[in-house]
Amino acid sequence: MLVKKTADIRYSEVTPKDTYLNRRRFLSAVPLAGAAFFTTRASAAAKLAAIKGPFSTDEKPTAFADVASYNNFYEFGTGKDDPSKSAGRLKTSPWSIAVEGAVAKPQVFDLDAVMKMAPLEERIYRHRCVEAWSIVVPWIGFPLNVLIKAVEPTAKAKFVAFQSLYDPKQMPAARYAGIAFPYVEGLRIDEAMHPLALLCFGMYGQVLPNQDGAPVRLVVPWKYGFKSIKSIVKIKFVEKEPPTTWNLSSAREYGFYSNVNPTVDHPRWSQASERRLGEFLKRKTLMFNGYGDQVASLYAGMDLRKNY
Ligand SMILES: Nc1nc2c(c(=O)[nH]1)N[C@H]1C(S)=C(S)[C@@H](COP(=O)(O)O)O[C@H]1N2
Ligand SMILES: [Mo]
Repeated sequence: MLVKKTADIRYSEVTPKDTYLNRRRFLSAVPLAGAAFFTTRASAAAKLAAIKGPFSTDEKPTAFADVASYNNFYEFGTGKDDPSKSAGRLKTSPWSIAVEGAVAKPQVFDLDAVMKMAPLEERIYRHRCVEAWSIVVPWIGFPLNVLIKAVEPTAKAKFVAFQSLYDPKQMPAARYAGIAFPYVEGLRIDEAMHPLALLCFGMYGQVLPNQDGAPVRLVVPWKYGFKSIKSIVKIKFVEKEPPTTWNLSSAREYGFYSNVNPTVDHPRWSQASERRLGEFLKRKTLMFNGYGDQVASLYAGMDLRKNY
């Protein structure tokens, strides 16, 4: 499939219909063995060109197949293999993000316009799920602060609230998930402005598979995975700490901050170690998921046992 330059790529060009048509065109020209290979969703996805961004770990990325088949995306079911089986039906184009609240320039952005705000970067980040599994992923995106600066937050913008798409028609399994939708998340404004916080459109050189949060998600690598909200449709700047889905569901287990912290156990299990997908032995979990040098100063003076 064609490799496009960053400036040329538009999410509307990579609709399921387009990839389907391209695949059909390709299939008619190749023998059957090749056809079987090209029917996997991975190889059907459009490529995204990206420059190398800062902060990458030199650890080996987890296999794409694991990252794209072992997921949490409760809108599509609670089983780890549910999203990869059923998120394919999600319509990711056209897509827009409403940015509103305490900003000088509220706006509804078309995703294509957002993707052109800055060069796409590839950043290999560790990602630690609260359920004690972890992955290393070459994400593609740019700092969330690019979008934030574009709308000019006012002095009242102390927090940023994020909301996922909730469309029961496309997400029939959601009503059995046991949590409220739409999925919501939040960051303090200084966390959201931190250069590590990524607005993410792709991974492994291609657009995000639907099950990983297409067409746009957050990646907040020093926090437990649930802070990295998927399929974002709204971003609102607010004065007070906004509600977050897992805190609403169980405040005792999930706090607002949710920084990766091996010394604060989840009430039902230890957070001291983690299992990297594809590996057998567990490894020690690092404070702030190993990003302490970059982010510890954000929490100077805070009791991280209370603010879990
Ligand atoms: N909208 C939405 N975003 C979500 C979730 C979800 O259920 N719905 N799950 C979260 C959790 S718990 C994790 S660990 C990560 C998983 O991202 P991945 O499946 O790409 O690894 O997505 C997060 N974002
Ligand atoms: Mo998670």
